[in-house]
Amino acid sequence: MSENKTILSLMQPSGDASLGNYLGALKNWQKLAKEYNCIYAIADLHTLTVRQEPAEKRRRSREILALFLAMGLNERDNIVFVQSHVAAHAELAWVLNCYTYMGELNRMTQFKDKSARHADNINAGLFTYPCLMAADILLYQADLVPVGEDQRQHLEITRDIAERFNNIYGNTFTVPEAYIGKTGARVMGLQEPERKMSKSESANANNIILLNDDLNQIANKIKRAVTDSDNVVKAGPEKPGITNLLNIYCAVSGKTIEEAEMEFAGVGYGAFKGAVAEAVCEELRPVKDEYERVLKDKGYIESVIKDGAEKASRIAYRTLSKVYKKVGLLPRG
Ligand code: ATP
Ligand code: LTN
Repeated sequence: MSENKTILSLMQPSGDASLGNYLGALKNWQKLAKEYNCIYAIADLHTLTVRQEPAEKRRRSREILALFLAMGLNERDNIVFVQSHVAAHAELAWVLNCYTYMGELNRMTQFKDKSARHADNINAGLFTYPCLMAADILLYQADLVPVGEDQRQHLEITRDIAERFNNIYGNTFTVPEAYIGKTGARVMGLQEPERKMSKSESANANNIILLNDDLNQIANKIKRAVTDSDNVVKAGPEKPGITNLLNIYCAVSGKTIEEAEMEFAGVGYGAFKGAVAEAVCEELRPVKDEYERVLKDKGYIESVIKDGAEKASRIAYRTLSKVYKKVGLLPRG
C-alpha cells in the first residue's frame, strides 16, 4: 500500500441497498477513493444481530459487493472483502468487549432503537455490536471512516476504546475520525420523513428507494412522497417531507439548499418532485447499468471475494498479533 492515509467502511447486507446508503455512504467512498487507500467490506457478521433468511443474506451480500464494484470501488485500487472471511474481526471484537463498559454500550441510540423495535430478540450481539464495529476499524489502522450521520456515535465509542487501549498498552491503534458528508448524511423515509430511510425497517415499499428498483418505480416513489400542503419549496423543521426531498436533490446535484430553494421558488410541489425524480434517476442510471452488468459476472465477484479476504487478512492479523502480545496471550511459537 502507498503512503496515503487509509479509509475504511462497511455496509450490512441487512436489506437491499437504499438511496440512503448510496448518498450517505457510497457516494462519499467514491469521492475519497482517489486520495486514500481504501478498504470496504460487507458487514455480514453484524447482520446476524437481526433475524434474516440465510439465502436472502447471501444474495444481498453478493449484490452489495457488486454495487461497490459498479461504483468503481474495485479490487485493483481498493481492498474489497466480506467481514466473516477474516476471522480476526471476531477475534479482536472479543478482546475489545473486555475493554468496553456496559454503561458505554447502554448509551448507544442504535441499541435502544433496535431493541425497542425487536423486543422479541434483544440479543447480546445487538448490545456489543459497537465492539465488533470498533474491531473492523481498528484492525486496519483506518484514519477516516466515511459513514452516514446515524453512525456518528459508533465512531465516538470506537475512538474511546482505541484511546483507552493505547493509554494502557502504548500506541497500538490509530484513532479514527468519522467522515460525514454535508448533504445526504441522513436521508429520511419518503413516507415517514421523521425517521431515517432504513433498509431493514421499511414495511412500506414507498418509504424507501432501493437501488434494485427500476427508474420508473424510483420516480413514482418520489412523486408519492409525503409533503405538507402549503406548496412552498423551503427547508425547515416544520416541513420534514420537503426538507428531505431538498436534501436528496442537493446531494445529487451538488447545489446548496439556498440555491435549490431559489431554483424552485414559486414552483408547486408537483414540478419540484418531478425535478427531484429526474435528478435522482439521472444519477442512478449509470450506476444501475454497471451494477446489472457486474452482477451477471459471478466468476469475477467470486474472485474479488477470495482475493479480498487474503489481502485483508494480512493486514488484520498484523494488528491482532500485536494486540494479543500486548494483553499477554502466549505466542503460538
Ligand atoms: P439498517 O437500516 O438495516 O440499520 P443501514 O443501512 O443503516 O441498515 P448499513 O448497511 O451498515 O446500515 O449502512 C451502511 C452505510 O449507509 C452507513 O454508513 C450508514 O450510516 C449509511 N446510511 C444508512 N442509512 C442511511 C440514511 N438513511 N441516510 C444516510 N446514510 C445512511
Ligand atoms: N454499523 C454500521 C456498519 C458497519 C461499519 C463498520 C461502518 C459495521 N462495521 C465499520 C463503518 C466502519 C451500520 O450499521 N451502518
